[in-house]
This record gives sequence, C-alpha cells and structure tokens, in this order.
Amino acid sequence: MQAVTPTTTVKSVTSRVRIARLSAVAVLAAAVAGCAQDAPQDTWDPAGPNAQKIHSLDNVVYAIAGVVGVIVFAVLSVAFWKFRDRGQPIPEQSHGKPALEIVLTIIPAMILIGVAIPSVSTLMALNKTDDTECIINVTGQQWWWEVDYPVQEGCGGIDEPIVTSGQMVIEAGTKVLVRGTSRDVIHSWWIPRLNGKRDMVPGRVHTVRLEADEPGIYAGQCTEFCGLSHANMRMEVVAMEPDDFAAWKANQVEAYVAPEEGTLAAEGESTFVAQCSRCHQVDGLTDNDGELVIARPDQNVWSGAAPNLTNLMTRNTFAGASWDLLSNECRADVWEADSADVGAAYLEGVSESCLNEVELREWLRNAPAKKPMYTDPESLEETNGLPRGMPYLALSEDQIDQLIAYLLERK
Ligand code: HEC
Ligand SMILES: [Cu+2]
Repeated sequence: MQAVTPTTTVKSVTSRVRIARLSAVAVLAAAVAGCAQDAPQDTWDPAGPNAQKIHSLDNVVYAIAGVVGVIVFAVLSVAFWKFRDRGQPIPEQSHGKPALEIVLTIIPAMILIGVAIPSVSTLMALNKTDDTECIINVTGQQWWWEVDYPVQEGCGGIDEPIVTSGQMVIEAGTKVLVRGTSRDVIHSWWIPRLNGKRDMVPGRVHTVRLEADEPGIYAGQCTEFCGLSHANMRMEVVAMEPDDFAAWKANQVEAYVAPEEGTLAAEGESTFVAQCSRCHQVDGLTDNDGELVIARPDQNVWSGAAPNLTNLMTRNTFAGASWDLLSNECRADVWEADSADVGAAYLEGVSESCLNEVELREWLRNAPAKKPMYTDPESLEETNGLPRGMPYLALSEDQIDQLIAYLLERK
C-alpha cells in the first residue's frame, strides 16, 4: 500500500493539470467565438426598436446578474480557501443562523423583483399589436417558410394577395406584425437583429412584431429543432425604402407573361406543366387548352404546400433561404449596398448573368441529395406515399436547361 500511494498522487496531479488545461481551452474558445465580427445574426447589434428594447433589458439584467455572479464567486472562493481540509476537527454543528438565513432569502427575492419589473414591461411592450401598420403571415413547413401578404390597407395597401418564400420584404420604418403558424411540427421564427424568437405551432397563430430602422437584409433561421433539415431552414427579412417596396409589390402581382414561342423557355413551360405544376403554383400559367394550371400541393406533399414559383427570380435565395440564386458577386452587391440602394439592388432580381446556376441545377437534378428530406418512395408508408420536401424527379439535362430558361423569366 505504502508504495502505491505516491504513484496515484502523481497520476491524479497530471490528470488534474490536463483537466485544467482543457477547461482553459474551452473557456478561451467560447470567449473567442463571442468576438465574431460582422455576424449577421447578432442580438448585440439591434437594427430596430423591438430588438433594441430586448437589448436595453439585456444590459440591465446582465449588469445585475454580473454583480451577483462576482459576489457569489468571491465569497465561494474565500470559503473554499479558508475552510479547506487541513486536518482540523469537524466544526461545531448547529441548526443554522435564522437571522442570516432570512436576510439571504429576502435579498435574492428583492433582486428577482428588481429584474422582473423591467422584464415584464418589456414583454408587454413587445406584445402590443394595436400600432401595427402592416400584417404579414408566415407559415413554417419542413423545411422552409412561406410568406404571404393578405389583402389589407396596411403595408401601403395590398389589393391582391402576394405569396413568396424564404425572404420577407418589408418597408423600413414600418411596424410589421408577423402572424405565424405551422403546417406540420413546431418551428420557430427568429430574426435576431429585429426581435426575439417566436415558436410557430400547428393549429395556433402566434404574433411577433418586426421593424427595421434602415433598409438592409436581416438574416435568421428556424430555432426549434424540426427534423432532418432543420439546419437548412433559414429566412431573411429584406427592408427597403417606401418607393422600392411599392415597386416590389407592383412587380409581385404583375400578370403572367408566357415565354415567346419556339424558345427554350417555351419548352421549359411545357416541362414545368408536366413535371412541376402539380406541386408548384405559377399564377396565370395556362396549359395547351388555355386552362389555368392550378397546383395541388396538398395532394402531393405531406405537409400540404410547395413554394409559389410565380416570381422565383425576384428572391435571392431558395430552398429555405439555404442556397443563393445569385452568384457571389451579385449577392454581395445586394448585401453590401448602401442603405438607400438596398431596394434598387434587390429589385434587379436574378438575371442570366447573375444566376448561381450550379446550385439551382443541382437542386433540379436531385433535390433530396442537396437538402436531406423524407422523399424516398420506399419509406413513405407513414405519410401515405407523400414526400416531405421535393422528390427526385429523374429529369434529363435537356429538361433542366429548359426549366432554367423558363424559371429565369419568372420575375
Ligand atoms: C411532389 C412535389 C414537388 C414537385 C413535383 C416539384 N417540387 Fe419543387 N419543391 C417542392 C417542395 C416541397 C419544396 C420546398 C423544399 C424545401 O425548401 O425544403 C420545393 C422547392 C423548390 C424550389 C425552391 C423554391 C423556393 O422558393 O425556395 C424550386 C426552385 C423548385 N422546387 C423547383 C421545382 C421544379 C422546377 C420542379 C419540376 C421539375 C419541381 N420543383 C417539382 C415540391 C415539389
Ligand atoms: Cu423549422
């Protein structure tokens, strides 16, 4: 026994050193990760009054929590050091000190009340809905967000509903009320620079306010784990000047323009009707007999919808805002535009020269290979054979060429 003791001590000392080193690395890594510059989803960089309210509350709460934390750690350190085991006799055991205990119960209660007052008033301010100037609906679905603008006097007037996906376009300085729900599981809508997060729950409508002080693009992502491609369920809010927003709205409801006869895009239109239109709506599209083609995603997709592609090329991203429709340079032109030019840069839409063709082509070639989705026909018993996401469609490269030519005109 005598001989064993020293080796054990040496071993436990080296492992303690190792643990200390690992902890130091972990703390340092966390600290360094917190220093990220230019992070588009930074809650410490609010860009509108709602996020600003949360930020101001954060400052108060972190200050109080910080002081409490420092005091607690200081007292603990002194106690650990002063009363460490030095082989002294066990101290006298008592029932405690009632006066001290009462004081130590009252102080935290007072602190909690002090934190609760600004917290509750911030919550109430963030839940106000009577000053809304524009209502926009979002619907979560595995794994993308549908964004729709119901007919209303708000948003500067919406006379015809607008349906889009992935990116929500708003007017800077307008108080937007997002009404959100879900078609399948619980998702969560969060644009960190504009407001806190809100769970979007099937069968319920939850609201969240959004307002951006300045034109710009504000990124977010689904923050409630919602299955296989949760990480590929992103969204962006694009805020622009009033004139640009009006131009965007007008463009969204423009009548359908069929491709010129004899072009590649015209072949794409037929391919689209044959291959895509059972799931994807393109407003105003007609078939060979001149009949309107109406998508039935509710019969072809388990959750009941597929993105409306009427104006696909007016968005900058696709498939849950996870991939860019714009090439890197063109996307940088929008992201880095001066605040007054954001709208104009965004309104240009995707042109042939700006198209990020590689990603879109990959998507059409085999969507579930690009974004994991439940589409394997062999394992779809649970959903009556309906995919959750876009299935593999075995298109030829010629068909893909045609479809891209057709989609490029959807703007
Ligand atoms: C069985 C239904 C179904 C069919 C058929 C289908 N899609 Fe899809 N498609 C979807 C679903 C669902 C999504 C959303 C997937 C996601 O982002 O998670 C989608 C997404 C897309 C997107 C991204 C749109 C956006 O706004 O994010 C494009 C582009 C697209 N599909 C093009 C096509 C084309 C072109 C065809 C025909 C060749 C086609 N799809 C056929 C269901 C379908
Ligand atoms: Cu989600």
